[in-house]
Amino acid sequence: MNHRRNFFKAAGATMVGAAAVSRAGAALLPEAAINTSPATQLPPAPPTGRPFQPLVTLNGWSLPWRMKNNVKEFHLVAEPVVREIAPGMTANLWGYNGSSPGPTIEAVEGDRIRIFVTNKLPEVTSVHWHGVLLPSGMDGVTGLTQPPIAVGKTFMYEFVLQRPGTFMYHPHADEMVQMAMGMMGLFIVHPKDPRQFKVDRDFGFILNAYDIQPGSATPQVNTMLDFNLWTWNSRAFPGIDPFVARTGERVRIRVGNLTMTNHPIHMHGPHFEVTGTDGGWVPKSARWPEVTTDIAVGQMRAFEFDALAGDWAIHCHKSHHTMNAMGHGVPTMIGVDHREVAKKITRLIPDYMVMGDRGMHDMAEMEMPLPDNTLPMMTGTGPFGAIGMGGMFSVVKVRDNIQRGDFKDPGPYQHPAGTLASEYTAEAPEVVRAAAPKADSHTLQVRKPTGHEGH
Ligand SMILES: [Cu+2]
Repeated sequence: MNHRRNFFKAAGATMVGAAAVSRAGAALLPEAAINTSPATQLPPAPPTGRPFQPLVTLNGWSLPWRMKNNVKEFHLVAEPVVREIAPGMTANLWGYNGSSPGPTIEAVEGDRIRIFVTNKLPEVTSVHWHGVLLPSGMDGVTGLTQPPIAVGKTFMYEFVLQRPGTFMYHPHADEMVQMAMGMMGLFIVHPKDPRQFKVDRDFGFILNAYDIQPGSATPQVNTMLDFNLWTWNSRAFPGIDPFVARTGERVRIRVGNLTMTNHPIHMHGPHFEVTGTDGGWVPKSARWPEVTTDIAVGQMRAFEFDALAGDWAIHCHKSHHTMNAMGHGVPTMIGVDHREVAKKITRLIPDYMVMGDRGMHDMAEMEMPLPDNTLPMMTGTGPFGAIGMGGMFSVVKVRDNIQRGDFKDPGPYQHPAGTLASEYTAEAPEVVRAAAPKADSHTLQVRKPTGHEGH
């Protein structure tokens, strides 16, 4: 796929004239780019202003800007959107400029930026620039630092970016509803010196979650804990694009969490170091190796690794978060032999299926009838069969021959000879189990502290 062409097609084909947004401010407002595609769209190199290495927003895009008297001007439109969560399911969400999450805002330390926010939602909103150092009056908290942005109105936010880092934006008005509906986006401030914190590939996404009942398309907005769709940038596996890199490249992944619970993000293969937090960049001397980093609610983490060839799973380690909607509320059937009962039920309901009595992997391979607009609980196919995952799961795909700037899926990894697990087919010896120890062979020795020795 040609990302650059798609980007211009997406951004150009549906440019909304400023007049359509606000007749009064038509001459002043920058055009609002609209994009409804869930494909990862590589942003073009910065056309104006200071140079930086653009972020690759997973299944997302970056917001174009214009320069006006040395101010970088952006235009966000808060509006209802339709988002494909994965092939086979779309959701009625709220977002910005045609998508949920909204486009990534990218600018450079020291930039003066002006962000116009037009409200096309059916209720008031505001935008909080999560983690960005700015004057209190630009912080976007409805009632506290500004009146709400009324339906149909446009607000202006203007500030100078004081430090580089990984930030987010989201509403600070009717937050429970507006965030449950998908209103959020990444806000990346690149360093003034592009050689600082330089990596070969820089990816970013937001952890989000929805409660969309099977057969429906609109999230339940009052859910606190019982979400059934665990998503990265409002996409569930197998709808999440892979992280593609070349062997030996330095790769950064930035993650923000706007769900209602923590997510231990685990990557197979190369060890990584957490290099950035909400508070900025971690000094080299303070970093330590990890394979899992927990991201609490409202937090952002950036981690980096040296890419090793292979197909490496990357996922949330809460196993329920790698399942889609149908996996929740399923009774445990393991060890239950219901063949006799099933025979009787089949006489009444010919399509009745026995499920889950030997675990649930069968469900990954089974073609089950599902309600409309509903994803299977576990799905996705790899070169060796069903992957049996959903939700917050993707693959880091590293190959020796990937070109710089190429992010397209290279297909399955070709494992070098002798490096692939395989079935043991020779004769197996009888398993000899050790005899159980005699009951009196364990004499419990209790030592009581004597005098001061025990303290
Ligand atoms: Cu999780």
